[in-house]
Amino acid sequence: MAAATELHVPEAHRESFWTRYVFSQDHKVIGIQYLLTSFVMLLIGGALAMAMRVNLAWPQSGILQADQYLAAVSMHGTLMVFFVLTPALLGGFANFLVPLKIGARDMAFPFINMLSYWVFLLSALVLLASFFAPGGPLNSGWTAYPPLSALPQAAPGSGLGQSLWLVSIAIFCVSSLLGSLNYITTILVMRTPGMRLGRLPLTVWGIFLAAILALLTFPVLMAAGILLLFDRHAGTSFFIPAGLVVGGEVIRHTGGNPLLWQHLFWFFGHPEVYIVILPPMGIVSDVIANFARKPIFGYPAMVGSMVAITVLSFLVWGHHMFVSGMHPLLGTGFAITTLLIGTPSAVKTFNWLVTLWRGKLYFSTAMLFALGFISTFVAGGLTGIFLGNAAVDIPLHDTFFVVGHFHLVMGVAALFGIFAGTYFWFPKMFGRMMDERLGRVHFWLSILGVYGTFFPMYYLGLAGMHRRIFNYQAFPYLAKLQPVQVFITLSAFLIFLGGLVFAYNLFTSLANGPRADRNPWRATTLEWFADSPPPHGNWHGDAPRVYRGPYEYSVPGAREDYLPQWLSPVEAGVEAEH
Ligand code: HEM
Ligand SMILES: [Cu+2]
Repeated sequence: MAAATELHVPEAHRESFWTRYVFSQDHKVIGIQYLLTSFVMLLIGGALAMAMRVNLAWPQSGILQADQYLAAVSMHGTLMVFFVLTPALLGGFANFLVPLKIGARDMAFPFINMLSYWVFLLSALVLLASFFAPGGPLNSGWTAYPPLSALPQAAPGSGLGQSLWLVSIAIFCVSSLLGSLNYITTILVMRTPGMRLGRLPLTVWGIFLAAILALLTFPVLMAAGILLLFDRHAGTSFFIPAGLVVGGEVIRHTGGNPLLWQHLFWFFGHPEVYIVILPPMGIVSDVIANFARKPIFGYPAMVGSMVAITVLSFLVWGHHMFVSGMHPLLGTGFAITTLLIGTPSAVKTFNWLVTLWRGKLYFSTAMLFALGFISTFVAGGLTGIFLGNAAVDIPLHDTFFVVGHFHLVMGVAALFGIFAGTYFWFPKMFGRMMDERLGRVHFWLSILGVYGTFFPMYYLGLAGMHRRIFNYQAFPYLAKLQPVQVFITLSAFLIFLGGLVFAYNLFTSLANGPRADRNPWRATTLEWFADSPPPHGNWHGDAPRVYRGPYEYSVPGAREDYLPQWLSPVEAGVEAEH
């Protein structure tokens, strides 16, 4: 710890524009680079979603051809999961917040940290390049199941577009590993004196556990991706079975099994959904405690349930494969572990609600998005319990029911966590406040939009609407559902409109938002002890020490209604905590 402190004495070395804002090794700059890149990708992913929605509501409009529709589905999913949610959280917030919240001057490995961002950017550029490949981007969905993804002749996007996708994902995995190693090491060894594990803010716990999941599962995806590249370009047959006929010709491959890909992909894929939900679970806890002016209810249970989610995450991947012909006993096993993982999620929800109970609630934009997180997490999570039962899942698999489930529980909830975090920490990041009035407009457009968009999808799914379908009009029983599709598309425009309000707010506040002081939300954790924005090295003079837990709000007898972690018992005029 001492070595790291000496290395990063504040203002110890002069920096040029390039080393300061572009090739910076400062965790705060890297965090902001990740976050802003994610927002750009969000805009691209969102535009693709709108094109798909127009096609579904008004298929006659001819806005997309069949292969373009499949490319849009695939790129939308890939962009949102890999290039928005993951890097915003386990890149943006993790970088910006971890050192500040644990009392470190930077990450354990600042150079590797910088490298992780540039490798990430490279993977994003490789992916975007596939828009210009002959045949366009991949057509096989964000899950890239073979044989569609394995045989270049299978679909227009199965050529160069698919290869670029695989290369991009492999590079992304490298970047993710560099980042995760950094977060885990930093949290384990760089904590300031007094910052015991039991005093870590829940945001740091969420990031820590998500980084462990990422460290252990991204390599599996990377290996799978490389094997698939071999199948495509080196004549191997890991995933391609014998005797396939494509375009009237028997292909030359023998002996592979497409199910192997599904196992490898979901061994990563299920933990991935928790990689993007654990950090928001922490963010939302921090925001709710602050704006309810109450300690988070049941801190040990909150940490325990996050640990339980992390462990169980490795044991449930088969619930994505109930229809693959697995043995019913195995299906039952996966159903049991899947239903088990609902329990810690319920514990967390209960504790958030009890934290709100009789709090002095203040509905800032960050708080509204945190409450929106809880609402959509529950509205999406409950249907996971339906899907977790193999017998119920079989008719629902690959319908819009699943699309509704994962958008609410993962897509929207995680995005709301990101928005809550952005409104909450923007003053710390940029030294200016965001506009709260525009923030509320953003929130209300979003919450109405997401419920209007994703709730009716449950109905569509139950009515048999297949997901990833280009022209459902070909089936009379689905064609009847067009009015529902129109309603959904109109609602989706509300979300998009909200996003534009957010972008406008972001840019205008950056330029001329009112100046933020050090601790505008009267919060308790160490980042609020630093200047807004914090200088290189985070704190002038000594780094703060920690004297108590992270949620000391409404403390009886305290001079103000809260006791920050950095205030010594003498300064605070209270008894030391043991
Ligand atoms: C109570 C907890 C949950 C249960 C029991 C559950 C169960 C399931 C099941 C069984 C499926 C597969 C459905 C099918 O493909 O037929 C599924 C899909 C999915 N779930 Fe959940 N889930 C839960 C929570 C979550 C959470 C918290 C997230 C993300 C943060 C999430 C994200 C997803 C995603 C992304 C998919 C679909 C992936 C795809 O096919 O493209 N789920 N869930
Ligand atoms: Cu899953």
